[in-house]
Amino acid sequence: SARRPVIAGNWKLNPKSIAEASQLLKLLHANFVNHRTPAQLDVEVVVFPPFPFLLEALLVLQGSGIKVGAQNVALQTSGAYTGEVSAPMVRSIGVDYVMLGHSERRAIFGESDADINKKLHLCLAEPGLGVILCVGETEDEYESKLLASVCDVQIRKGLKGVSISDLSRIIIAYEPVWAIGTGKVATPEQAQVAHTVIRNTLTDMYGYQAADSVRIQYGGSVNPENVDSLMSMPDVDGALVGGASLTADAFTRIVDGAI
Ligand code: G2H
Repeated sequence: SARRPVIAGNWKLNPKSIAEASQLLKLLHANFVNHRTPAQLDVEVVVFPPFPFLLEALLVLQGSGIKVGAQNVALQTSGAYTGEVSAPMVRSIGVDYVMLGHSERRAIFGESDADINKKLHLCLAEPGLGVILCVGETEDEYESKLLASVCDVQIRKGLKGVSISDLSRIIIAYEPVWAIGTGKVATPEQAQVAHTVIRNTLTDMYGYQAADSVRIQYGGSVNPENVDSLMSMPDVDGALVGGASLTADAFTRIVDGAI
């Protein structure tokens, strides 16, 4: 397809210090600058460090072609909301993407589809800001054959009110909760089935042409060994990588494997 592959690194609550973050960023920069840039590879590459490391990431990754994203934003844009970080704030420092709806946000921090949808609209209000919207079923839901209905509902509620023109700013990440950080990766065929479900929902909402251009990433225990077979599936357009994005060489090999 004409969809440009997109590989994203979700650092989660890692690493522990700016020193370690800076080291990882410098190694990534070296790998991409001295090797081949993502533009040459025709793969879009984004890393999502914790908030305190975003500026450092933007500085160190200059010239590497690697973009920088934020893992979350507040439900508000400004005001008396102690401890929060807003979409306009992250956009103002040059962040290109925000990740929303990760299963850890949903399960541990109680984010609802309505919350995620509200945050998504706040991101879309910032010109140039893109969003990775994560969806996926739990192990119980998978075993109860609820994959299709869970993903369908999360997509419909998450994208509520999003116009067809803004759809091009959104990447979907399918992350089966049972495959996250467990080493239990979905088979390429399982990923393809889920991605087809998601694209069918998008087709129902936006029509074939718009849905066909949306990139759908797979996430959950992606590593340099399994990325190639996952990416060989027609509807797998990239990967959202957790654990393996914390090692520069592993992440670089995943990008190489996505070509
Ligand atoms: C799923 C994924 C990245 P990991 O959460 O979002 O993490 O690759 O460690 O399973």
